[in-house]
Amino acid sequence: MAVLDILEFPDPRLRTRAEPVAAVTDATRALVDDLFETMYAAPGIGLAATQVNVHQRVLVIDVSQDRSEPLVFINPEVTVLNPELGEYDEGCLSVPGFYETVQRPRRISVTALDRNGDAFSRELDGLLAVCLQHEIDHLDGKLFVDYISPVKRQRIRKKLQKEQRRQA
Ligand code: GNR
Ligand code: NI
Repeated sequence: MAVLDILEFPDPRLRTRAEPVAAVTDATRALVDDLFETMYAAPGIGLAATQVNVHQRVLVIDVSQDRSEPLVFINPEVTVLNPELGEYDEGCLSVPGFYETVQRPRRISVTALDRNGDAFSRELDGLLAVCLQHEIDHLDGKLFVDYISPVKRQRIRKKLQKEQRRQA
């Protein structure tokens, strides 16, 4: 297991569209374990493989208070159950320190593979629905800052680039 480095906006590698996992293998499970270790260390409530520069459709989530409900989604597919949108102040480990309000469908259903490669479906709402949609966006090369005004996005880009130069 390993804590991996998380790519930060505006790194162009975050714009990569991840490829479906052809077969869930021990290597996939090793990636899942590293994603959990990296997410819990950060700490965050979700992490997509894209954020650690692995471009496979794998993501992990744990929105529980006591960090005891790890969820794995491989090749996730979402269906919107109800077009009603909800608002949430979203943050992202790849956009550290910034929070902006994003609107997304409130109720979704997801079909995915688990860590054994078995298919499952479940209906989601609340923070779990927000987080899953945020993580699937990462797999599609999308970030929450894509939903805000270009002026705000540019301000965040400049501040993060300055911080990244300071750290380099
Ligand atoms: O830790 C995270 N918190 C969060 C808060 C509101 C909406 C989405 C998130 S996901 C984020 C971790 C992350 O960047 N996952 O990609
Ligand atoms: Ni994120």
